[in-house]
Amino acid sequence: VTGPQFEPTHERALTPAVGPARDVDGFVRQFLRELNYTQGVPLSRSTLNDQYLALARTVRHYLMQGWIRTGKRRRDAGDKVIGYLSAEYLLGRQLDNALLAAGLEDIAREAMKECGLDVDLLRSQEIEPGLGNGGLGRLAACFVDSLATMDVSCIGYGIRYEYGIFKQTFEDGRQVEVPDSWLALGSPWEFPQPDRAVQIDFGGHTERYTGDDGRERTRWVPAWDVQAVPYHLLVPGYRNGVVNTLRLWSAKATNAFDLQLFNQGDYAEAVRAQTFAENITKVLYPEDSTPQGRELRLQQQYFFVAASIKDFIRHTLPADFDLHRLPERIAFQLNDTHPVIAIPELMRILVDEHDFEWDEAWDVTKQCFDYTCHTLLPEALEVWPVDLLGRLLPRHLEIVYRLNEDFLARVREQFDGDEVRARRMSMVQENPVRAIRMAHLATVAATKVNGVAELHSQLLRDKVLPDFSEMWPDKFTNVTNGVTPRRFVRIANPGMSELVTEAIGEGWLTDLERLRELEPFADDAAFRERFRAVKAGNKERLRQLLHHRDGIDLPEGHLLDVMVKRLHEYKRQSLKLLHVVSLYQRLLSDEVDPESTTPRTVVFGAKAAPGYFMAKETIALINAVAATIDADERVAGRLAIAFPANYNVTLAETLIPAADLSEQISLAGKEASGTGNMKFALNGALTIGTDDGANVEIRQLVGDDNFFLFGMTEPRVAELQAKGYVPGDVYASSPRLKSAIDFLASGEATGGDPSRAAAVVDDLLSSDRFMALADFDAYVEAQEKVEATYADTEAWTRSAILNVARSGFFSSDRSMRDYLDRIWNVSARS
Ligand code: CBF
Repeated sequence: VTGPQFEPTHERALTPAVGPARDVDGFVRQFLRELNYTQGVPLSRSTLNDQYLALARTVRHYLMQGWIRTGKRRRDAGDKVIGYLSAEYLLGRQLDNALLAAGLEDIAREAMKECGLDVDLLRSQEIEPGLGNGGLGRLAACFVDSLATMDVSCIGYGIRYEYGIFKQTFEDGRQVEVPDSWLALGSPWEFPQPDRAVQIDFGGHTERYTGDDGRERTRWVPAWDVQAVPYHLLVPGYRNGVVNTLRLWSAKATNAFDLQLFNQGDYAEAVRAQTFAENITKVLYPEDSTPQGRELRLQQQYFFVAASIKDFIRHTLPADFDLHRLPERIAFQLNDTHPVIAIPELMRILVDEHDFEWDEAWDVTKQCFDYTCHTLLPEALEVWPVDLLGRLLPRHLEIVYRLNEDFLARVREQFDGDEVRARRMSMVQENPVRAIRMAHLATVAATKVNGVAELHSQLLRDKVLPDFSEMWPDKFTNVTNGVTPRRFVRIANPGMSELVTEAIGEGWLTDLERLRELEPFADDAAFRERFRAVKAGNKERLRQLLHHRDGIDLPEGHLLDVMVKRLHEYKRQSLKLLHVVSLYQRLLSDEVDPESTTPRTVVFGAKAAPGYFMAKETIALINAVAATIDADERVAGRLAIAFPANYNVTLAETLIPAADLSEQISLAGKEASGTGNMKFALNGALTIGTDDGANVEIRQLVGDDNFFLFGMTEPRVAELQAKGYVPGDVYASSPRLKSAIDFLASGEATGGDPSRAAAVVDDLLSSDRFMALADFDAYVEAQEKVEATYADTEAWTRSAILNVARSGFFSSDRSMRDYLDRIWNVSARS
């Protein structure tokens, strides 16, 4: 069934139903209706989950009119749509954001009170949809929030994983992964649309045939297929009545099961095909260190982009739309290489299904795609072995080969037959296995290619894709990342938001540069005092949360030093750990009076990829050191480490506003941007950081005096690498470093058990791929500066306020404006 057949003609069909009245009474009525008629329970017998679901559905009612109106308005106007193609959306809790966007916070609070319920308790029932791994997925969620707030037509396309990012628990300090069953208790935010399912094909072979017009053609004869069922989630703009759509795809077997086999009693075999097909969207990024895992991941990627393109052409465009004009109606943004298979898919649709000439199809395809690269790590640039791609998507492989042939012919022509260059630039890598370089394919096809921070974009041009930037200098641009201030300031930090509004008035939440107006308040002692009171309140809120959530009792009155992010060697949690060990040693030594040191609590939050050995060893080591310090009376009240398990968006919202110090200590040239760094600065934490990713821009904006810079620059790192980096030499030449490592290796920091530290210490001393040792001394010195500044409470608060005032640039609204201007050529309505 195709979309246009659904087009309503009757007058009644054109007007959305009237939503519930926007007052406490209207809210209560709707809530009770939801509870009684949808949940099927009276209030008196309802569980907290019933109440949460009814509350969420009530709020959803208020958004529906906006959603229907927005859709109609956009269809009538024939707006160009931004099709954000992302394998991840790390959404965070939906209820808080929906209440804020709809301006219903007070009404909902009152209404729940009238029902004898506590809205905060109900809000805390929500299990966040963790459909992303970290920065990239959270960025996608921020971007769709901004586009709705700016009233830009956007459909976020992605995957409805049945299990999101795993839930992290610790057993004896070691990470243990538990499935994240976020759907188990019901999911009130999504609308399943099984009647809009589309078929996605896989496998088989291709064959040539002669068309009716006598032209030679190719067709794909697939071997199996699966249904892609869309689930719509609402993306409300901030108080503007706009509601955009997130369309997440779920895999459903075309044939539920084999009834014959079932009747013969072979139950396992009867559902084998179904299980196989539905595994596609079972879990976020399955382990990809096994061949099976990799294949599933490629299936996921093709599954969601093929469904999205098909759905857009069939259901969003008018039935008679001329696909030659496709670029007028869609700009597909490729969020990293994960959706890049969309390029040959569109070519296939145009050439094989719509009879386009090859060149004509290529011309249209190129105009429809832009590509954002989010990494600098070579291993994160995906390549797909041709045997796998050929087996799963034979026609797509042929298309890529032909695109590559045409492209290399151009390279040879433009660069005087330079064969070495052609091989470097080829979409096909020959060694160690023949494979398709998805970043090359994306770069060749895309109209624009962007990095995600100034430094990253420069390194992308100069080091990752230099041949391409030489060939097409204008193709490359930068858009520095941003974060949504609605979630990460207003929801996360209500105290500070109120203070800011009192100082500079309303309006800053959608025009974040206005935070600049706070600058003069940095010199106002009374304001500083109130700012400190807000921070103290946020710390107390965190203490309560960690106490109840993790059984962790944070000491009071400490400098709160926070490092939260995925665990990866390049991010250098091990450098932070060495610093902690060094602080511990200092407190145990006779050299300093413990009372003269700054009391400090270091908070870690990090998940490691399940198959990443060294990351998991680092987690275990941090936990072992934390336990040792915790048990050591001698340092009580001066140093503590907390490592709450399962760091996620919800925890971030309480943790970040409480922080004094933000740790952004990756090796220069490795972190593409970082977005946690922006969230901390916006919430008044000072950064200690390297010249990496968006740290560079944060420092430029907040000023050197309000940022603790340390470590090698990227060119220095490159130089050292070229010269040959020997970590053992650094160890031998730095007494403080040697002492910290020896202490760790001896087991003194791990409850007397040296084996706990062995893997990490061995790795640091033998390879130290990310040069933690080389930056150690500079890091410790910068931390000494931190302590000296923190001792001057007024100076510290002043810097904290200036961090807030000067970080307005890092709103994702600004990022979106940059995409609109520099990449999509679309203008926002607001
Ligand atoms: O651009 C968003 C983020 O993406 C990553 O998380 C990624 O997955 N590639 C990068 O590591 C971050 O630097 C970046 O901020």
